[in-house]
Amino acid sequence: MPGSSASTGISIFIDSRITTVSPSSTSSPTATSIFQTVPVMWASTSTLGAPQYPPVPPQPPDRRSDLAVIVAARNEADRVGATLDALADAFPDAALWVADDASDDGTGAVALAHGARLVGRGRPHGKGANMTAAAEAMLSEGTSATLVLLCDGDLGESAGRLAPLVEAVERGDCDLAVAAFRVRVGGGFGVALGFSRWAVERRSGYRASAPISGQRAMRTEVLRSLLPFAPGYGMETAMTIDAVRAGHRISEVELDLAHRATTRNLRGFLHRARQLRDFARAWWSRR
Ligand SMILES: Nc1nc2c(ncn2[C@@H]2O[C@H](COP(=O)(O)OP(=O)(O)OP(=O)(O)O)[C@@H](O)[C@H]2O)c(=O)[nH]1
Ligand SMILES: [Mg+2]
Repeated sequence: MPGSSASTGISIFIDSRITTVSPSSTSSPTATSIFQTVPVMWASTSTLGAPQYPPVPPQPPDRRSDLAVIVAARNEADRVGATLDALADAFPDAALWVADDASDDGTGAVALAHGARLVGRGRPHGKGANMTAAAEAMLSEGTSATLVLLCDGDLGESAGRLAPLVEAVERGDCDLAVAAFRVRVGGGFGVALGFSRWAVERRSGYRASAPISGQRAMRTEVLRSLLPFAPGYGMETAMTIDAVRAGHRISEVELDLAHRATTRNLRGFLHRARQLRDFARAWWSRR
């Protein structure tokens, strides 16, 4: 497991009860610090008579035990491993949680194998409900995290580029940092996205360019104030409205991200129809 020491406990929601299991079989090999090897390398390469300068040790990665990442995944077995690896590299020591909504393609097993804790139930509950369950599991654990990053499971290795979001919150630039894709990938005719933008502005006065982005960083207390998330795909639209109404400052940060986008085919249009339905519910519920 790349550089991550995230715990490997499993939290499974069954009929509103949480069962926590810590499988010993998933323990990771002990990491070796690069600093232990540097003096040895220097001693063996130095030559007598020449001025001796110890090599500059590489900067240690910014340890992130103050960060919890919650990844949304439904049937993402082919991408969630790469997403988790990229997150573990970008945020060493961060706790990685996966909201796995009863996927039937082995997403849960892949997530566990890549060092994540899993929150799910026996049947799908939609993105908003499953992410709420994961966030509440993380908070009720008495987490040491002061920062939280929400992330879609289909970002693959581009999930490693999310650090500017966390940094924007950490610097105090904003209370909720939302990633906007620098390059739009796939999608339809922009009807669902346009509706979400309209709904957010109508309900909160805020003009969002990325109202449905799943990539969001915030402080733990801000997360608490935004729970529970709205059902299904309405969670981001409603979260943006709720955040503005609660007086939180929102910033959008353009990043080079990629994901498995749907296109202009039947599957894509059905997906966006479901999204539109959930955005409309979020808009109506915030009247
Ligand atoms: N937990 C959970 N995650 C979901 C659910 N539906 C989708 N997701 C995840 O949420 C993320 C975003 O969903 P996508 O289907 O990629 O939606 P999108 O990227 O907004 O939409 P497109 O751009 O049209 O593809 C992905 O990582 C999905 O695996 C769900 O019902 N439950
Ligand atoms: Mg996607």
